[in-house]
Amino acid sequence: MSRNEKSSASSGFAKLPPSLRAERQGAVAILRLARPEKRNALDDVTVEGIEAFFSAIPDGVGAVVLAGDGEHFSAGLDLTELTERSVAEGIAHSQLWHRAFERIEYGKVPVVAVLHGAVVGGGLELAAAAHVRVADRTAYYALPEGSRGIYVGGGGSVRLPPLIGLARMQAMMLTGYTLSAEDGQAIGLTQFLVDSGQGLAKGMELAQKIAGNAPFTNYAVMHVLPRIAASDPATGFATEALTAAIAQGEPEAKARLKAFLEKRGPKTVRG
Ligand code: 1HE
Repeated sequence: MSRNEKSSASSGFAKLPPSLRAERQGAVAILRLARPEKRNALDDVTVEGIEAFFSAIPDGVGAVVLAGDGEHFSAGLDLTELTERSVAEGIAHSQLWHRAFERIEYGKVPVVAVLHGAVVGGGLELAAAAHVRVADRTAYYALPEGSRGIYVGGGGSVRLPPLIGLARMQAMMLTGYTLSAEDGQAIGLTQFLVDSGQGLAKGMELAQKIAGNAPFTNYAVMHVLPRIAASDPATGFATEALTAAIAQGEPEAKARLKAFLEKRGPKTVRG
């Protein structure tokens, strides 16, 4: 058993390959892409490790921070693994990515992605599966699939158009156009932009706040809200009413509302 496997097992995380490293800080788990010598390129073993990690989040973890070691978040698909695949193997490969990233988007707890350096191809698809994205000023975004003669396969066709716009995604794939960290923030791809090297601290601060939310609210934001957003308005209103009613009936909500009314709860302040 490697040192990495031992530390994963002792902290309750799934067994991880050497290209991934998990640690826990209180109610927050941090999963790092740990293959900086290959710019955190995502090979099959790493994607399987991501699936395993997000399928077995230990009890008591209320949020995950996803970050990358080295100068770049991720260079995307490991291009060395692409050369000899048949069409059937290509489909199975894409489905592996779909499964793994589905475990992020519709998993147990919210995920904060901390982005820096290259966030390209499959790296951008991975980031798109998170719920909150923080970038530092070194981050840049690209979809070099076009220039490599391939196509996105990690759910980018589904997740990226609502996030960055269909036309922008088409331009990025067709022309190799790169988005800067500032561009990404301006269009809402990221929700927080911080100075170089400050991303992890900001991501941890946000994850701790998320982990302190009422669990039902986090569940509803992760699992119900995207379904409402994708449904017709009548279904959306009915589902929202049910979700709101369940949330306010939870003891946790009653305690938080009581605390506010007794002047003990936090006020909403300007950001
Ligand atoms: C890699 C990969 C990779 C680096 N697969 N090995 N992704 C891309 O088209 C992006 C390809 N990578 C790059 O454009 C650059 O590497 C970076 C801009 C990310 C970083 O540049 P740099 O100068 O820091 O590093 P480097 O010297 O280019 O690479 C360092 C090593 O990482 C080198 O290996 P070495 O053995 O020669 O040291 C590179 O070969 C290796 N490396 N990127 C394999 N991607 C589900 S479908 C998703 C489809 C896609 O993701 S397509 C986009 C693929």
